[in-house]
Amino acid sequence: MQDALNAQVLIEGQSSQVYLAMASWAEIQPGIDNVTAFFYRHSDEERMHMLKLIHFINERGGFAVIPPFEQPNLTYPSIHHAFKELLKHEIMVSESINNLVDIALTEKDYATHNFLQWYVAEQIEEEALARVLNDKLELIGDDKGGLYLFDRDVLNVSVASGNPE
Ligand code: OFO
Repeated sequence: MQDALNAQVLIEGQSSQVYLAMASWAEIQPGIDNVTAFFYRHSDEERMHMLKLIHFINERGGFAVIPPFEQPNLTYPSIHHAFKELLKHEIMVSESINNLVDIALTEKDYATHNFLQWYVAEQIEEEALARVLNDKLELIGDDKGGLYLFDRDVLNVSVASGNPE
């Protein structure tokens, strides 16, 4: 179980890097300040998810191993490409969380199973939000007015379902 949780530390930390790179790319695109802020927030939240795992592993008598991260993708052909990648990434993370739940049940580790339920709920929200945003971008296509409104709408969108700390 500990190894699997440490593997998830890597995935959450890597997610934070992926969204940080999206944020930096978005920041140099004109007129999408709220999309930029969304990616920065999302990156911060993934780091919180990583920290929550680290604290859990250590508090349960294990040792959370801080892993090296890969360089994430740095640029995207369009905003929609970045959001498609975000959805793909979240689906991968959900699969990984589900796999952890399986391991917890197999090992009859009910404390970890309980701990993981927060992540299960979080992934449901994050995937749903990513789908909604991708659907909007699909409709908008290359329409600049639509992108302007999309950026305005993203202002109040948050992926956080609760305080992970
Ligand atoms: Fe860690 O919440 Fe999505 O990936």
